[in-house]
Amino acid sequence: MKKTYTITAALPYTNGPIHIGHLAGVYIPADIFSRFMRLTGNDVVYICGSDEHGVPITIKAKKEGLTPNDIVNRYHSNIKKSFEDFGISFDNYSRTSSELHHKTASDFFLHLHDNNFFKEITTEQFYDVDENQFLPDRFIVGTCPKCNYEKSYGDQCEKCGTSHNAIDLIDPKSSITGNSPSLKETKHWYLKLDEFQSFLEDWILKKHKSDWKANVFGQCKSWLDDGLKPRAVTRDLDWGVSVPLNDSDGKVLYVWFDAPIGYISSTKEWATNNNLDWEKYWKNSDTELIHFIGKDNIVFHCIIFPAMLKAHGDYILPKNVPANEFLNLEGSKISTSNNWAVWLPDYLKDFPNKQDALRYVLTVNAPENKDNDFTWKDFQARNNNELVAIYGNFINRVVVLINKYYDGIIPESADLDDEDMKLLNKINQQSILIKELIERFKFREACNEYINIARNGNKYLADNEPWKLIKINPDRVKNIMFISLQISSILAIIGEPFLPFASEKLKNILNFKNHNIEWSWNNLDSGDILIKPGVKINHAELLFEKIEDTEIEFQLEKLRKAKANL
Ligand code: B3M
Ligand code: ZN
Repeated sequence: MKKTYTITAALPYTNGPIHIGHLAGVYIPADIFSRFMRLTGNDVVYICGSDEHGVPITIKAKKEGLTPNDIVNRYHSNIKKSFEDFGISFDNYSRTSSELHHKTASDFFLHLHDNNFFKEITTEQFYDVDENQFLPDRFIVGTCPKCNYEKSYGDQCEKCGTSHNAIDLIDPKSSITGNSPSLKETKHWYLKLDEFQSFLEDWILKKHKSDWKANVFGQCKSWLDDGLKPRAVTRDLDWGVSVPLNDSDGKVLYVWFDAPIGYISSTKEWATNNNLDWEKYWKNSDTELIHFIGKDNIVFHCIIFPAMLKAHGDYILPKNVPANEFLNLEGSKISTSNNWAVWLPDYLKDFPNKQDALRYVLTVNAPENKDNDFTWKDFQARNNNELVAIYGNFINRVVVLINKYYDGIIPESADLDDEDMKLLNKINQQSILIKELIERFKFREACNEYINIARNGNKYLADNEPWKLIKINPDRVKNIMFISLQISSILAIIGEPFLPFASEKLKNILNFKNHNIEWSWNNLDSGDILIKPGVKINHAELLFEKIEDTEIEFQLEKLRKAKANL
Protein backbone atom coordinates (compact mmCIF):
# COMPACT_ATOMS: atom_id res chain seq x y z
CA MET A 1 0.00 0.00 0.00
CA LYS A 2 1.27 3.41 -0.92
CA LYS A 3 2.27 5.51 2.07
CA THR A 4 3.54 9.01 2.66
CA TYR A 5 6.98 9.39 4.16
CA THR A 6 8.59 12.52 5.53
CA ILE A 7 12.23 11.60 5.84
CA THR A 8 14.62 14.01 7.48
CA ALA A 9 18.39 13.94 7.75
CA ALA A 10 20.06 16.00 10.51
CA LEU A 11 20.79 19.53 9.35
CA PRO A 12 24.57 19.85 9.24
CA TYR A 13 26.18 22.76 11.05
CA THR A 14 27.49 25.16 8.47
CA ASN A 15 30.98 25.63 9.86
CA GLY A 16 32.99 23.08 7.92
CA PRO A 17 32.81 20.61 5.05
CA ILE A 18 31.14 17.20 5.30
CA HIS A 19 33.25 14.17 6.15
CA ILE A 20 32.79 10.40 5.95
CA GLY A 21 31.44 10.22 9.50
CA HIS A 22 28.50 12.41 8.52
CA LEU A 23 27.85 10.34 5.40
CA ALA A 24 27.99 7.00 7.19
CA GLY A 25 25.99 8.08 10.20
CA VAL A 26 23.17 10.02 8.62
CA TYR A 27 23.08 10.89 4.95
CA ILE A 28 23.73 7.52 3.33
CA PRO A 29 21.26 5.55 5.47
CA ALA A 30 18.64 8.24 4.98
CA ASP A 31 19.36 8.24 1.25
CA ILE A 32 19.07 4.46 0.97
CA PHE A 33 15.77 4.58 2.81
CA SER A 34 14.40 7.47 0.72
CA ARG A 35 15.45 6.00 -2.60
CA PHE A 36 14.01 2.64 -1.59
CA MET A 37 10.68 4.14 -0.53
CA ARG A 38 10.42 6.04 -3.81
CA LEU A 39 11.35 2.93 -5.78
CA THR A 40 8.63 0.94 -4.11
CA GLY A 41 6.03 3.49 -5.10
CA ASN A 42 5.58 5.61 -1.97
CA ASP A 43 5.09 9.33 -1.69
CA VAL A 44 8.38 10.57 -0.25
CA VAL A 45 9.84 13.87 0.73
CA TYR A 46 13.48 13.70 1.79
CA ILE A 47 14.35 16.87 3.63
CA CYS A 48 17.51 18.55 4.79
CA GLY A 49 19.22 21.93 4.93
CA SER A 50 22.04 23.83 6.55
CA ASP A 51 21.88 24.51 10.28
CA GLU A 52 23.27 28.03 10.19
CA HIS A 53 22.77 29.26 13.71
CA GLY A 54 24.48 28.44 16.95
CA VAL A 55 27.55 29.68 18.72
CA PRO A 56 30.27 27.66 16.95
CA ILE A 57 29.55 29.60 13.78
CA THR A 58 29.86 32.95 15.56
CA ILE A 59 33.12 31.85 17.15
CA LYS A 60 34.56 30.66 13.88
CA ALA A 61 33.62 33.97 12.28
CA LYS A 62 35.30 35.85 15.10
CA LYS A 63 38.47 33.82 14.73
CA GLU A 64 38.66 34.43 10.99
CA GLY A 65 37.74 38.10 11.21
CA LEU A 66 34.57 37.48 9.20
CA THR A 67 30.84 37.72 9.84
CA PRO A 68 28.75 34.65 10.64
CA ASN A 69 27.03 35.27 7.32
CA ASP A 70 30.33 34.91 5.45
CA ILE A 71 30.95 31.60 7.15
CA VAL A 72 27.56 30.09 6.47
CA ASN A 73 27.54 31.26 2.88
CA ARG A 74 30.88 29.61 2.29
CA TYR A 75 29.97 26.26 3.80
CA HIS A 76 26.37 26.15 2.69
CA SER A 77 27.49 25.93 -0.94
CA ASN A 78 30.34 23.61 -0.11
CA ILE A 79 28.10 21.17 1.78
CA LYS A 80 25.27 21.34 -0.72
CA LYS A 81 27.67 20.50 -3.52
CA SER A 82 29.12 17.52 -1.64
CA PHE A 83 25.66 16.08 -1.16
CA GLU A 84 24.89 16.49 -4.85
CA ASP A 85 28.24 14.99 -5.82
CA PHE A 86 27.59 11.88 -3.74
CA GLY A 87 24.08 11.35 -5.03
CA ILE A 88 22.31 12.22 -1.79
CA SER A 89 18.85 12.62 -3.26
CA PHE A 90 17.29 15.32 -1.08
CA ASP A 91 14.03 16.65 -2.42
CA ASN A 92 14.95 19.91 -0.79
CA TYR A 93 18.10 21.30 0.76
CA SER A 94 17.31 24.57 2.50
CA ARG A 95 18.99 26.76 5.07
CA THR A 96 17.93 28.07 8.44
CA SER A 97 19.02 31.62 7.65
CA SER A 98 16.17 31.88 5.15
CA GLU A 99 13.35 34.31 5.77
CA LEU A 100 10.81 31.51 5.56
CA HIS A 101 12.59 29.59 8.28
CA HIS A 102 12.88 32.63 10.56
CA LYS A 103 9.17 33.22 10.20
CA THR A 104 8.26 29.56 10.72
CA ALA A 105 10.43 29.23 13.82
CA SER A 106 9.29 32.53 15.20
CA ASP A 107 5.60 31.66 14.74
CA PHE A 108 6.16 28.27 16.33
CA PHE A 109 7.72 29.93 19.35
CA LEU A 110 4.87 32.44 19.63
CA HIS A 111 2.28 29.71 19.41
CA LEU A 112 3.88 27.87 22.31
CA HIS A 113 4.29 31.13 24.19
CA ASP A 114 0.64 32.08 23.74
CA ASN A 115 -0.44 28.67 24.91
CA ASN A 116 1.53 28.97 28.09
CA PHE A 117 4.18 26.32 27.46
CA PHE A 118 7.02 28.58 28.57
CA LYS A 119 8.17 29.82 31.93
CA GLU A 120 10.29 32.96 32.26
CA ILE A 121 13.19 32.35 34.56
CA THR A 122 15.95 34.70 35.61
CA THR A 123 19.21 33.05 36.48
CA GLU A 124 22.82 33.93 36.79
CA GLN A 125 24.77 32.92 33.75
CA PHE A 126 28.37 32.85 32.83
CA TYR A 127 29.67 36.01 31.31
CA ASP A 128 33.04 36.64 29.73
CA VAL A 129 33.98 40.13 30.88
CA ASP A 130 36.81 40.51 28.36
CA GLU A 131 34.57 39.57 25.46
CA ASN A 132 31.64 41.46 26.89
CA GLN A 133 29.25 38.61 26.17
CA PHE A 134 27.24 35.90 27.83
CA LEU A 135 28.76 32.50 27.35
CA PRO A 136 26.45 29.89 25.96
CA ASP A 137 26.78 26.53 27.69
CA ARG A 138 28.62 25.13 24.69
CA PHE A 139 31.36 27.66 25.33
CA ILE A 140 32.09 26.68 28.83
CA VAL A 141 34.47 23.81 29.37
CA GLY A 142 34.98 22.10 32.69
CA THR A 143 34.85 18.85 34.59
CA CYS A 144 31.71 16.73 34.17
CA PRO A 145 30.00 16.34 37.57
CA LYS A 146 28.87 12.85 36.62
CA CYS A 147 31.93 11.15 35.10
CA ASN A 148 34.74 13.60 35.94
CA TYR A 149 35.77 14.02 32.29
CA GLU A 150 37.81 17.21 32.28
CA LYS A 151 36.81 18.58 28.91
CA SER A 152 33.04 18.38 29.21
CA TYR A 153 31.05 21.06 27.42
CA GLY A 154 28.67 23.12 29.47
CA ASP A 155 25.58 21.67 27.80
CA GLN A 156 26.62 18.08 27.37
CA CYS A 157 29.45 15.77 28.27
CA GLU A 158 30.81 14.09 25.17
CA LYS A 159 32.26 11.30 27.26
CA CYS A 160 29.23 10.06 29.19
CA GLY A 161 26.49 11.75 27.15
CA THR A 162 24.89 13.47 30.15
CA SER A 163 23.41 16.85 29.45
CA HIS A 164 23.66 19.46 32.10
CA ASN A 165 23.78 23.18 32.74
CA ALA A 166 27.14 24.89 32.53
CA ILE A 167 26.71 26.02 36.09
CA ASP A 168 26.97 22.39 37.24
CA LEU A 169 30.46 21.95 35.81
CA ILE A 170 33.42 21.79 38.14
CA ASP A 171 36.06 24.49 37.49
CA PRO A 172 34.37 26.10 34.45
CA LYS A 173 36.38 28.13 31.89
CA SER A 174 35.39 30.29 28.95
CA SER A 175 36.46 28.51 25.81
CA ILE A 176 36.88 31.81 23.98
CA THR A 177 39.41 33.38 26.31
CA GLY A 178 40.22 30.61 28.77
CA ASN A 179 39.20 32.94 31.62
CA SER A 180 37.19 31.85 34.58
CA PRO A 181 33.87 33.43 33.72
CA SER A 182 31.85 35.61 36.07
CA LEU A 183 28.14 35.31 36.76
CA LYS A 184 25.56 37.80 35.59
CA GLU A 185 21.75 37.83 35.72
CA THR A 186 19.71 37.18 32.61
CA LYS A 187 16.13 36.20 31.82
CA HIS A 188 15.17 33.35 29.50
CA TRP A 189 12.18 31.37 28.28
CA TYR A 190 12.06 27.77 29.40
CA LEU A 191 10.01 25.07 27.75
CA LYS A 192 8.06 23.28 30.48
CA LEU A 193 9.44 19.90 29.53
CA ASP A 194 8.41 18.43 32.88
CA GLU A 195 4.78 18.73 31.82
CA PHE A 196 5.49 16.22 29.04
CA GLN A 197 7.05 13.59 31.26
CA SER A 198 4.11 11.23 31.41
CA PHE A 199 3.14 11.77 27.80
CA LEU A 200 6.67 10.93 26.66
CA GLU A 201 6.90 7.94 28.96
CA ASP A 202 3.73 6.57 27.53
CA TRP A 203 4.71 7.29 23.94
CA ILE A 204 8.31 6.09 24.04
CA LEU A 205 8.58 3.58 26.85
CA LYS A 206 5.28 1.86 26.15
CA LYS A 207 4.76 2.27 22.42
CA HIS A 208 8.28 2.22 21.00
CA LYS A 209 10.02 -0.34 23.12
CA SER A 210 10.30 -2.85 20.34
CA ASP A 211 10.47 -0.85 17.13
CA TRP A 212 13.09 1.76 18.09
CA LYS A 213 16.74 0.81 18.06
CA ALA A 214 18.10 -0.29 21.43
CA ASN A 215 20.63 2.56 21.57
CA VAL A 216 17.90 5.13 20.93
CA PHE A 217 15.42 3.61 23.34
CA GLY A 218 18.10 3.29 26.02
CA GLN A 219 19.08 6.96 25.87
CA CYS A 220 15.45 8.05 26.00
CA LYS A 221 14.75 5.83 28.95
CA SER A 222 17.68 7.20 30.89
CA TRP A 223 16.49 10.77 30.25
CA LEU A 224 12.99 9.94 31.34
CA ASP A 225 14.19 8.03 34.38
CA ASP A 226 16.18 11.09 35.47
CA GLY A 227 13.00 13.17 35.25
CA LEU A 228 12.53 16.01 32.77
CA LYS A 229 13.03 19.61 33.85
CA PRO A 230 12.14 22.91 32.19
CA ARG A 231 14.74 23.78 29.55
CA ALA A 232 15.82 27.18 28.30
CA VAL A 233 14.97 27.69 24.65
CA THR A 234 16.44 31.17 24.25
CA ARG A 235 19.98 32.51 24.42
CA ASP A 236 21.84 35.81 24.75
CA LEU A 237 23.35 36.10 21.31
CA ASP A 238 23.10 38.31 18.26
CA TRP A 239 23.06 35.50 15.68
CA GLY A 240 19.93 33.42 15.17
CA VAL A 241 16.16 33.81 15.09
CA SER A 242 15.24 36.80 17.26
CA VAL A 243 12.89 36.08 20.12
CA PRO A 244 9.59 37.53 18.85
CA LEU A 245 8.57 39.22 22.10
CA ASN A 246 8.81 42.73 23.43
CA ASP A 247 11.23 42.47 26.29
CA SER A 248 13.75 40.32 24.48
CA ASP A 249 16.49 42.54 23.14
CA GLY A 250 19.72 40.72 22.35
CA LYS A 251 18.06 37.32 22.64
CA VAL A 252 17.60 34.64 20.03
CA LEU A 253 16.02 31.20 19.94
CA TYR A 254 18.31 28.43 21.10
CA VAL A 255 19.72 26.74 18.00
CA TRP A 256 18.26 23.41 19.05
CA PHE A 257 14.84 25.06 19.26
CA ASP A 258 14.96 26.49 15.75
CA ALA A 259 16.95 23.79 13.89
CA PRO A 260 14.40 20.95 13.98
CA ILE A 261 11.74 23.43 12.90
CA GLY A 262 14.06 23.73 9.89
CA TYR A 263 12.68 20.38 8.72
CA ILE A 264 9.26 21.97 8.59
CA SER A 265 10.39 25.13 6.82
CA SER A 266 12.40 23.11 4.31
CA THR A 267 9.29 21.05 3.56
CA LYS A 268 7.28 24.26 3.13
CA GLU A 269 9.86 25.64 0.74
CA TRP A 270 9.82 22.44 -1.32
CA ALA A 271 6.03 22.29 -1.37
CA THR A 272 5.73 25.90 -2.48
CA ASN A 273 8.24 25.35 -5.28
CA ASN A 274 6.32 22.29 -6.46
CA ASN A 275 2.80 23.50 -5.90
CA LEU A 276 2.12 20.93 -3.23
CA ASP A 277 0.50 20.98 0.18
CA TRP A 278 3.21 20.85 2.89
CA GLU A 279 0.76 20.08 5.67
CA LYS A 280 0.13 16.58 4.34
CA TYR A 281 3.75 15.78 5.24
CA TRP A 282 3.56 17.06 8.80
CA LYS A 283 -0.03 16.92 9.96
CA ASN A 284 -1.57 13.85 8.38
CA SER A 285 -1.72 11.01 10.90
CA ASP A 286 -1.05 8.44 8.17
CA THR A 287 2.26 10.06 7.26
CA GLU A 288 5.37 8.39 8.61
CA LEU A 289 7.90 10.88 9.90
CA ILE A 290 11.40 9.39 10.17
CA HIS A 291 14.41 11.27 11.54
CA PHE A 292 17.89 10.06 10.57
CA ILE A 293 20.50 11.38 12.99
CA GLY A 294 23.74 10.63 14.81
CA LYS A 295 23.67 9.42 18.40
CA ASP A 296 24.57 12.81 19.87
CA ASN A 297 21.28 14.19 18.57
CA ILE A 298 18.99 11.60 20.13
CA VAL A 299 17.59 13.62 23.02
CA PHE A 300 16.72 16.54 20.77
CA HIS A 301 14.82 14.40 18.29
CA CYS A 302 13.20 11.95 20.68
CA ILE A 303 12.38 14.11 23.68
CA ILE A 304 12.58 17.85 23.07
CA PHE A 305 11.34 18.20 19.50
CA PRO A 306 8.47 15.74 20.04
CA ALA A 307 7.48 17.73 23.15
CA MET A 308 7.50 20.90 21.02
CA LEU A 309 5.40 19.23 18.31
CA LYS A 310 2.99 17.87 20.87
CA ALA A 311 2.72 21.24 22.59
CA HIS A 312 1.97 22.91 19.29
CA GLY A 313 -0.81 20.40 18.80
CA ASP A 314 -1.12 20.20 15.01
CA TYR A 315 1.82 17.95 14.22
CA ILE A 316 2.54 14.26 13.91
CA LEU A 317 5.36 12.73 15.93
CA PRO A 318 8.25 10.71 14.51
CA LYS A 319 7.48 7.08 13.82
CA ASN A 320 11.11 6.16 14.21
CA VAL A 321 14.46 7.81 14.87
CA PRO A 322 17.09 5.37 13.61
CA ALA A 323 20.16 7.03 15.10
CA ASN A 324 23.57 5.63 14.32
CA GLU A 325 26.65 5.39 16.48
CA PHE A 326 29.92 7.01 15.41
CA LEU A 327 32.43 6.13 12.74
CA ASN A 328 36.10 6.29 13.67
CA LEU A 329 38.95 6.72 11.23
CA GLU A 330 41.96 4.41 11.41
CA GLY A 331 41.30 3.68 15.06
CA SER A 332 40.84 7.27 16.26
CA LYS A 333 37.80 9.44 16.76
CA ILE A 334 37.07 11.67 13.75
CA SER A 335 37.95 15.21 14.73
CA THR A 336 37.51 18.39 12.74
CA SER A 337 39.85 20.41 14.90
CA ASN A 338 42.61 17.79 14.68
CA ASN A 339 42.08 17.44 10.94
CA TRP A 340 41.45 13.74 11.51
CA ALA A 341 38.82 13.12 8.89
CA VAL A 342 38.24 12.32 5.26
CA TRP A 343 36.50 15.36 3.82
CA LEU A 344 34.23 14.72 0.88
CA PRO A 345 35.67 17.38 -1.44
CA ASP A 346 39.15 15.90 -0.86
CA TYR A 347 37.96 12.36 -1.46
CA LEU A 348 36.40 13.37 -4.73
CA LYS A 349 39.57 15.08 -5.85
CA ASP A 350 41.62 11.95 -5.14
CA PHE A 351 39.02 9.43 -6.31
CA PRO A 352 37.01 11.12 -9.04
CA ASN A 353 33.94 9.13 -10.07
CA LYS A 354 34.32 6.70 -7.20
CA GLN A 355 31.39 7.92 -5.12
CA ASP A 356 29.76 4.50 -5.14
CA ALA A 357 32.86 2.84 -3.74
CA LEU A 358 32.68 5.13 -0.71
CA ARG A 359 28.92 4.76 -0.40
CA TYR A 360 29.35 1.00 -0.49
CA VAL A 361 32.08 0.75 2.11
CA LEU A 362 30.33 3.17 4.44
CA THR A 363 27.16 1.09 4.15
CA VAL A 364 28.54 -2.40 4.69
CA ASN A 365 30.66 -1.02 7.49
CA ALA A 366 28.13 1.42 8.93
CA PRO A 367 28.14 2.16 12.68
CA GLU A 368 24.59 0.87 12.99
CA ASN A 369 24.73 -0.69 16.40
CA LYS A 370 28.15 0.20 17.70
CA ASP A 371 30.96 2.58 16.86
CA ASN A 372 32.89 1.36 13.87
CA ASP A 373 36.20 1.97 12.20
CA PHE A 374 36.96 3.13 8.66
CA THR A 375 40.37 2.07 7.38
CA TRP A 376 41.83 2.76 3.97
CA LYS A 377 43.00 -0.84 3.61
CA ASP A 378 39.50 -2.14 4.21
CA PHE A 379 38.19 0.42 1.74
CA GLN A 380 40.61 -0.81 -0.91
CA ALA A 381 39.92 -4.47 -0.19
CA ARG A 382 36.16 -4.09 -0.38
CA ASN A 383 36.36 -2.07 -3.55
CA ASN A 384 38.74 -4.47 -5.25
CA ASN A 385 37.45 -7.79 -3.94
CA GLU A 386 33.74 -7.12 -3.84
CA LEU A 387 32.72 -4.32 -6.20
CA VAL A 388 35.33 -4.99 -8.89
CA ALA A 389 35.95 -8.73 -8.58
CA ILE A 390 32.38 -9.85 -7.94
CA TYR A 391 29.79 -7.36 -9.10
CA GLY A 392 31.80 -5.60 -11.81
CA ASN A 393 33.27 -8.82 -13.10
CA PHE A 394 29.89 -10.51 -13.35
CA ILE A 395 28.32 -7.65 -15.29
CA ASN A 396 31.31 -7.26 -17.53
CA ARG A 397 31.31 -10.93 -18.47
CA VAL A 398 27.60 -10.95 -19.17
CA VAL A 399 27.71 -7.87 -21.36
CA VAL A 400 30.85 -8.89 -23.23
CA LEU A 401 29.50 -12.37 -23.95
CA ILE A 402 26.11 -11.15 -25.15
CA ASN A 403 27.91 -8.81 -27.51
CA LYS A 404 30.29 -11.51 -28.64
CA TYR A 405 27.81 -14.33 -29.18
CA TYR A 406 24.72 -12.46 -30.29
CA ASP A 407 25.95 -9.12 -31.47
CA GLY A 408 24.38 -7.63 -28.35
CA ILE A 409 20.88 -8.89 -29.08
CA ILE A 410 19.19 -10.67 -26.16
CA PRO A 411 18.54 -14.29 -27.19
CA GLU A 412 15.28 -16.15 -26.95
CA SER A 413 15.60 -18.71 -24.13
CA ALA A 414 14.38 -22.28 -24.48
CA ASP A 415 12.84 -24.02 -21.45
CA LEU A 416 14.74 -23.14 -18.32
CA ASP A 417 15.98 -26.15 -16.39
CA ASP A 418 15.63 -26.86 -12.69
CA GLU A 419 18.91 -25.31 -11.73
CA ASP A 420 18.00 -22.09 -13.56
CA MET A 421 14.61 -21.91 -11.86
CA LYS A 422 16.14 -22.59 -8.50
CA LEU A 423 18.59 -19.76 -8.92
CA LEU A 424 15.90 -17.31 -10.03
CA ASN A 425 13.78 -18.28 -7.04
CA LYS A 426 16.67 -17.84 -4.71
CA ILE A 427 17.39 -14.38 -6.06
CA ASN A 428 13.75 -13.52 -5.77
CA GLN A 429 13.89 -14.49 -2.08
CA GLN A 430 17.01 -12.38 -1.65
CA SER A 431 15.30 -9.33 -3.10
CA ILE A 432 12.39 -9.82 -0.69
CA LEU A 433 14.82 -10.13 2.20
CA ILE A 434 16.61 -6.93 1.17
CA LYS A 435 13.28 -5.16 1.19
CA GLU A 436 12.49 -6.31 4.70
CA LEU A 437 15.93 -5.37 5.94
CA ILE A 438 15.69 -1.85 4.55
CA GLU A 439 12.25 -1.43 6.09
CA ARG A 440 13.82 -2.32 9.43
CA PHE A 441 16.74 0.10 8.91
CA LYS A 442 19.26 -2.73 8.62
CA PHE A 443 21.19 -1.28 5.74
CA ARG A 444 24.44 -3.15 6.37
CA GLU A 445 22.80 -6.52 6.08
CA ALA A 446 20.71 -5.38 3.14
CA CYS A 447 23.77 -4.23 1.22
CA ASN A 448 25.64 -7.45 2.01
CA GLU A 449 22.70 -9.44 0.74
CA TYR A 450 22.75 -7.30 -2.38
CA ILE A 451 26.35 -8.21 -3.12
CA ASN A 452 25.40 -11.83 -2.49
CA ILE A 453 23.07 -11.62 -5.46
CA ALA A 454 25.99 -10.58 -7.65
CA ARG A 455 28.05 -13.32 -6.02
CA ASN A 456 25.40 -15.88 -6.97
CA GLY A 457 25.32 -14.60 -10.53
CA ASN A 458 29.08 -14.70 -10.76
CA LYS A 459 29.17 -18.25 -9.44
CA TYR A 460 26.45 -19.35 -11.84
CA LEU A 461 28.52 -18.14 -14.79
CA ALA A 462 31.71 -19.68 -13.45
CA ASP A 463 30.00 -23.02 -12.77
CA ASN A 464 28.26 -23.18 -16.13
CA GLU A 465 31.16 -21.95 -18.25
CA PRO A 466 29.17 -20.82 -21.29
CA TRP A 467 32.45 -20.10 -23.11
CA LYS A 468 33.10 -23.86 -23.16
CA LEU A 469 29.59 -24.69 -24.36
CA ILE A 470 29.04 -22.14 -27.06
CA LYS A 471 30.20 -24.53 -29.81
CA ILE A 472 28.73 -27.77 -28.47
CA ASN A 473 25.46 -26.67 -26.88
CA PRO A 474 24.43 -23.20 -28.10
CA ASP A 475 20.86 -23.60 -26.81
CA ARG A 476 22.08 -24.10 -23.26
CA VAL A 477 24.25 -21.01 -23.62
CA LYS A 478 21.21 -18.98 -24.62
CA ASN A 479 19.56 -19.99 -21.35
CA ILE A 480 22.62 -19.22 -19.31
CA MET A 481 22.97 -15.80 -20.83
CA PHE A 482 19.27 -15.11 -20.48
CA ILE A 483 19.33 -15.95 -16.78
CA SER A 484 22.48 -13.89 -16.30
CA LEU A 485 20.86 -10.91 -17.93
CA GLN A 486 17.79 -11.27 -15.76
CA ILE A 487 20.04 -11.22 -12.69
CA SER A 488 21.86 -8.16 -14.05
CA SER A 489 18.59 -6.31 -14.47
CA ILE A 490 17.57 -7.18 -10.90
CA LEU A 491 20.92 -5.86 -9.70
CA ALA A 492 20.34 -2.63 -11.62
CA ILE A 493 16.97 -2.05 -9.96
CA ILE A 494 17.74 -3.09 -6.42
CA GLY A 495 21.15 -1.46 -6.48
CA GLU A 496 19.87 2.06 -6.90
CA PRO A 497 19.57 2.89 -3.18
CA PHE A 498 23.08 1.62 -2.46
CA LEU A 499 25.04 2.36 -5.64
CA PRO A 500 23.04 4.91 -7.59
CA PHE A 501 25.79 5.75 -10.07
CA ALA A 502 26.57 2.15 -11.00
CA SER A 503 22.90 1.37 -11.18
CA GLU A 504 22.28 4.17 -13.65
CA LYS A 505 25.21 3.07 -15.79
CA LEU A 506 24.08 -0.54 -15.73
CA LYS A 507 20.53 0.34 -16.72
CA ASN A 508 21.89 2.19 -19.71
CA ILE A 509 24.19 -0.67 -20.68
CA LEU A 510 21.22 -3.03 -20.53
CA ASN A 511 19.12 -0.56 -22.47
CA PHE A 512 16.35 -0.87 -19.89
CA LYS A 513 14.05 1.61 -21.65
CA ASN A 514 13.55 -0.80 -24.51
CA HIS A 515 12.37 -3.80 -22.53
CA ASN A 516 8.64 -4.35 -22.37
CA ILE A 517 8.21 -4.48 -18.63
CA GLU A 518 8.56 -1.66 -16.15
CA TRP A 519 11.82 -2.01 -14.27
CA SER A 520 10.45 -1.34 -10.81
CA TRP A 521 11.08 -3.04 -7.53
CA ASN A 522 7.43 -3.98 -7.22
CA ASN A 523 7.62 -6.12 -10.34
CA LEU A 524 10.37 -8.17 -8.76
CA ASP A 525 8.04 -9.49 -6.08
CA SER A 526 6.03 -11.37 -8.65
CA GLY A 527 9.21 -12.88 -10.11
CA ASP A 528 8.47 -11.42 -13.54
CA ILE A 529 11.09 -11.67 -16.25
CA LEU A 530 12.31 -8.14 -16.92
CA ILE A 531 14.32 -8.58 -20.08
CA LYS A 532 12.97 -8.91 -23.55
CA PRO A 533 14.55 -11.10 -26.22
CA GLY A 534 15.38 -9.11 -29.33
CA VAL A 535 16.40 -5.96 -27.46
CA LYS A 536 19.93 -4.89 -28.29
CA ILE A 537 22.07 -4.00 -25.31
CA ASN A 538 25.04 -1.64 -25.36
CA HIS A 539 28.73 -2.31 -25.12
CA ALA A 540 30.46 -3.07 -21.85
CA GLU A 541 31.67 -0.23 -19.68
CA LEU A 542 33.45 -0.74 -16.38
CA LEU A 543 31.17 -0.16 -13.40
CA PHE A 544 34.03 -0.05 -10.91
CA GLU A 545 37.77 0.38 -11.08
CA LYS A 546 40.51 -1.15 -9.05
CA ILE A 547 42.19 0.99 -6.40
CA GLU A 548 45.97 0.70 -6.35
CA ASP A 549 48.26 0.44 -3.32
CA THR A 550 49.87 3.78 -4.17
CA GLU A 551 46.52 5.55 -3.89
CA ILE A 552 45.97 4.08 -0.43
CA GLU A 553 49.50 4.91 0.62
CA PHE A 554 48.87 8.54 -0.39
CA GLN A 555 45.82 8.70 1.92
CA LEU A 556 47.68 7.10 4.80
CA GLU A 557 50.51 9.58 4.36
CA LYS A 558 48.03 12.47 4.62
CA LEU A 559 46.82 11.08 7.92
CA ARG A 560 50.34 10.59 9.21
CA LYS A 561 50.96 14.27 8.48
CA ALA A 562 47.80 15.25 10.31
CA LYS A 563 48.97 13.28 13.35
CA ALA A 564 52.43 14.81 13.18
CA ASN A 565 50.96 18.32 13.14
CA LEU A 566 49.03 17.83 16.35
N1 B3M B 1 23.15 20.66 13.52
C1 B3M B 1 24.06 18.49 13.69
C2 B3M B 1 25.06 18.03 14.62
O1 B3M B 1 24.83 17.87 15.79
C3 B3M B 1 23.00 19.40 14.21
C4 B3M B 1 21.71 18.73 13.85
C5 B3M B 1 20.52 19.57 13.84
S1 B3M B 1 19.18 18.62 13.32
C6 B3M B 1 17.81 19.53 13.60
O2 B3M B 1 26.11 17.76 14.08
ZN1 ZN C 1 30.49 12.98 31.76
